[in-house]
Amino acid sequence: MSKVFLLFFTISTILLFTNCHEKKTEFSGNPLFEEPLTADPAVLVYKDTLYLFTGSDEVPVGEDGFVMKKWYVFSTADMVNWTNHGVKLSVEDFDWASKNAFAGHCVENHGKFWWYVPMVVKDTTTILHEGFGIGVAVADHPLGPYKDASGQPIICDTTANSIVLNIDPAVYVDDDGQVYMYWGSWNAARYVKLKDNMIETDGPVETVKATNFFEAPWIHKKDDTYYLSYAAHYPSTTEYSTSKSITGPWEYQGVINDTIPNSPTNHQAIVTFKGQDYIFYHNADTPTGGPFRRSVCVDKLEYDENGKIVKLVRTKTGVPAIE
Ligand code: FUB
Repeated sequence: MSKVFLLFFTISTILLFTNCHEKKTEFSGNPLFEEPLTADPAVLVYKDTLYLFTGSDEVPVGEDGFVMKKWYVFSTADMVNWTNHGVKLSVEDFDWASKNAFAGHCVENHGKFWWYVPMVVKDTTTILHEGFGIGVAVADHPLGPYKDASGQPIICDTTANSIVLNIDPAVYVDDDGQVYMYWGSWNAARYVKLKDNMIETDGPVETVKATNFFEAPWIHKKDDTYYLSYAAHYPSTTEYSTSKSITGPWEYQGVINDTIPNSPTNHQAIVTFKGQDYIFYHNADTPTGGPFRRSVCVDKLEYDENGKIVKLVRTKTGVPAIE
């Protein structure tokens, strides 16, 4: 056997062996779904599963404006294989609401699942500004069935110290069991304590001061630091502030996600699942996507050694499968 042939044989064998043992990594891809259109992600981890709650844009291609009537739930155990559980809540489930199923947030408390959602109210006598109320539906499982828990909005235009556009609730159950609901839009943010029953406010609506805040608050905690992330400016980036207390004061930290091409809105949800940190957001990247035809994406979220969030580099591949 010539030396050249021997060398060729050895290299081929090594390559074959390497290829046979190459681990093919699967990725979620971004956006996660081409259909239905999904916007305004909110996430919840329950047992071994991550649940994704979204709104859905229904405006026909070529037309403008939000047409949003219902919310979907999706789930995954590995971040790559997703199940669409379908529509689990809609405007029609609330007798007091007429339209605009904007961004909601579902949390677990007392063994039940509380899905806070903003919609325009029917009772025009209570409409002083944009007419949105924030209500809540409850279920025994993240997949429902959900039913209106309060029969009326918890917050609306007539609530003292509420704002012009009462949307984008973000609810946080603190370590001592106290529940807080943040919300806000058009540069104004608010929070209020909720009673243990999850359907009534407990005390006054407080003003939140967070640099560059526009809308879409989201609270999460890492170690002993609270992170308040939000859409900033308009068209919106995602930016954040931190505090050692759930009620602030909030210290501005910087930009997490740049503006989104073809979507002036930017709406994030941050979660740790099976030891990995993720940020969900929406873009307009489906073939028929646009400012009012958005789709949810996910990427890994990184922190530096000081707990600062590393600015996101958005990907088209999304995130790899986990066990
Ligand atoms: O989807 C309707 C509204 O647009 C949401 O409530 C805001 O956060 C923005 O994404």
